[in-house]
Amino acid sequence: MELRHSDQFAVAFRSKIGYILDIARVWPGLIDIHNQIGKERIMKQVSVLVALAACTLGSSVALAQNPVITSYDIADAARSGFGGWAHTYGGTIVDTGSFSANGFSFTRADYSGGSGTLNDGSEGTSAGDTQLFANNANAHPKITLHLDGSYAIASITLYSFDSGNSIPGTIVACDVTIGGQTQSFNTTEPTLHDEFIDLSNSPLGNIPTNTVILDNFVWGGNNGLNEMFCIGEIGLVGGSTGFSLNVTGTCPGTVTVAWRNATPSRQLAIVFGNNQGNTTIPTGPCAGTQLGVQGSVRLVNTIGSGSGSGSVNGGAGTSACGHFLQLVESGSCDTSNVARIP
Ligand SMILES: [Ca+2]
Repeated sequence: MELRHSDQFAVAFRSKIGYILDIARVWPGLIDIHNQIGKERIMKQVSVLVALAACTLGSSVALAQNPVITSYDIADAARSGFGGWAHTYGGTIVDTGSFSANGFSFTRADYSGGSGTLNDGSEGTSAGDTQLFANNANAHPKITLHLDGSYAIASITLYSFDSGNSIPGTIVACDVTIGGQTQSFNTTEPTLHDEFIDLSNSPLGNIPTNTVILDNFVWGGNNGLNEMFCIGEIGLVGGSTGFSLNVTGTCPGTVTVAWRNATPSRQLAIVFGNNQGNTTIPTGPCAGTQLGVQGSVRLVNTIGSGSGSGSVNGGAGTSACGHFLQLVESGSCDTSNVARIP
């Protein structure tokens, strides 16, 4: 056994008899492996599979995908023609009054149930295919995006065309609402006139959703047209709400096993494998599911998931270096990604 337990592991493991009994009940197969490691350093693959068959393992690794905006609604849109700009919208349009912004008149309207310029796949090339919004006391644009499924949202990009017009690229902040939670984000502009909103380090980025709401747009241009902004296309990048594992540190030496998005107050099994690959559970409650490791698959230890995120340190011996760990959650049987030991 080259992947040793740290004192921290050992203390946690010995802390409660009930805890150990629970682990033995939840993870009988892995505990068998665990106990055998002290007696024999090399597990035979077949006995590993037999042992795994008795335990409650499963597999559920969320992969990042990019959401598709299937339709969108806009409250307080300015009808096409405002300022001489043009956009399309294929849904229901209800006019709600006539106003002006920076001296340009517009018809305010609520759009619902359709698609158009903001999701037609083109960033736009001019004022002729880009939506101009009025944004003042008479119009508070609110855009609701409907997605083709449930996603975590890693980022949002508000694209506009790149010509010399001064209106594209003047949105410096806006509010994003996901799952009933609202947060204001400052934008960055990594590509010309395209406003990038990074949700990856925000709590909003961990909420699966099929709806994203944008409003409270803040103007930050230098053209004096502080009551308008434009968007030619909206792009979303999907993130992951999945149960994730990150292994850092030095090997041989101390490695840190960190997890995110586990179910709180569950037991997590740290499973070792020589290689990435598939180890199929042949029988038991999770029969047919796969671990992402293979070769000398064994239980390293069990730990509490805490609030759902956390980390522990462990000692890694030379022969563990470059091999792999995966976490398995009790109850849900969810598995994390497979992480390489440094
Ligand atoms: Ca477009």
